[in-house]
Amino acid sequence: MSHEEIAAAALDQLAIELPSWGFANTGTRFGKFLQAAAATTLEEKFADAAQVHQLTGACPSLALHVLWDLPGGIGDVARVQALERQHGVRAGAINPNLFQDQRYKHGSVGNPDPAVRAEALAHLRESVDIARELGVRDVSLWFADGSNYPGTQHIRKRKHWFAEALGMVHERLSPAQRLLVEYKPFEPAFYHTDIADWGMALVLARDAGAQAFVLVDTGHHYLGQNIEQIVAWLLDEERLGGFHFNDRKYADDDLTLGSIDPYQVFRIFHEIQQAAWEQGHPPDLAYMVDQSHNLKGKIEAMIQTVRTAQELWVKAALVDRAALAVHQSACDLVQAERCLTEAFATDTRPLVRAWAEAHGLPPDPYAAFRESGYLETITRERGARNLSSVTSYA
Ligand code: LRH
Ligand code: MN
Ligand code: MN
Repeated sequence: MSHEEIAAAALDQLAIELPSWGFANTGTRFGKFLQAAAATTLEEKFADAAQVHQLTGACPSLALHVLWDLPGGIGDVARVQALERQHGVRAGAINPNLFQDQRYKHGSVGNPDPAVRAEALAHLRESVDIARELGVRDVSLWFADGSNYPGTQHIRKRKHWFAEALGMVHERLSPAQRLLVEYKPFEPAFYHTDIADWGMALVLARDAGAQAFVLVDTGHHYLGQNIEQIVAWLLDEERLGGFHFNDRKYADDDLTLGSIDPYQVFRIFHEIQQAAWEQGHPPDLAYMVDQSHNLKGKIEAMIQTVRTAQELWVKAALVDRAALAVHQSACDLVQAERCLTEAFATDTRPLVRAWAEAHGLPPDPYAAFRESGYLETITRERGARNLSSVTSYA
């Protein structure tokens, strides 16, 4: 196959889900830099996501956070369905929120108070129902649960409470649904986090049932951790459910995918495509973005993320896997490594542009976005409301 054919086949397979929260104003622990064009309502988040989808052709769905997007819970389902129809973007993974309410100060399903655990479980079950009503497959779980000081919480008891809750949420799933269990080593808890790494997430997913999988957020690892090995192991265990894409320099920085270490993203993609090549079919994974930009323009940053993912995905598809297998068996180290570095060094931008043109998409989505005037329009429409509390902005 030619590079063009390899690229086209690879890109046809890659759908990337956008996060509703990535279009809203967010900040740091120290404050917010508000953007005039940020989305506030769910309507605006759908509209912005639709822009990214129209320009990249790769983002047919929008992940939703229940508390932020469906404050009325299951009662908001009809409103979401109307927006799906209006904007041509599907609702994506449903994210329960068990980290903002005051009652979760000492945890949600890991809270020592059984009443709080019951409330958390009720929210999780409602999230499964919301997803089912929307025809959404994945319920994506992230827990802020943990503690800040040694001795203050009973780690094993909390593990059991987690296992019990996830098992009960799993029982609520319909056969087509999945639970994704996300891990994170620290923040907001700084001594122990109940689901701190992929091993803990895997144990809980396995205990919960056959429809529970691990979600790898690329920012949720210690520096230097070999994420692609985690991916390879989870693939082999058939428990990898999907990704939250972002990049980081230090911790959970939520930077644009590939902005700091594109080779790492490439290596992750390589492991996925290697498994696909060996199995004869691609693993069924959810590729989701989890980024909140407060300095870059939000829509532009999403376009950049998607384009970067496409370029790196094609690089991974260019790895000569037959040659790699031969070199690995012979322990021909340099030639084996070069299978990766040669593919990584290939300029895939023209291949992605050609694929876009063949699909009637703009070859340069950055330019197309700037020319569209969309940003000026929403800045005008949303600016007064978004910036009512500040006097100057960039
Ligand atoms: C936690 C996290 C999780 C949340 C999102 C807003 O750091 O990665 O996925 O749902 O950020
Ligand atoms: Mn995440
Ligand atoms: Mn995160």
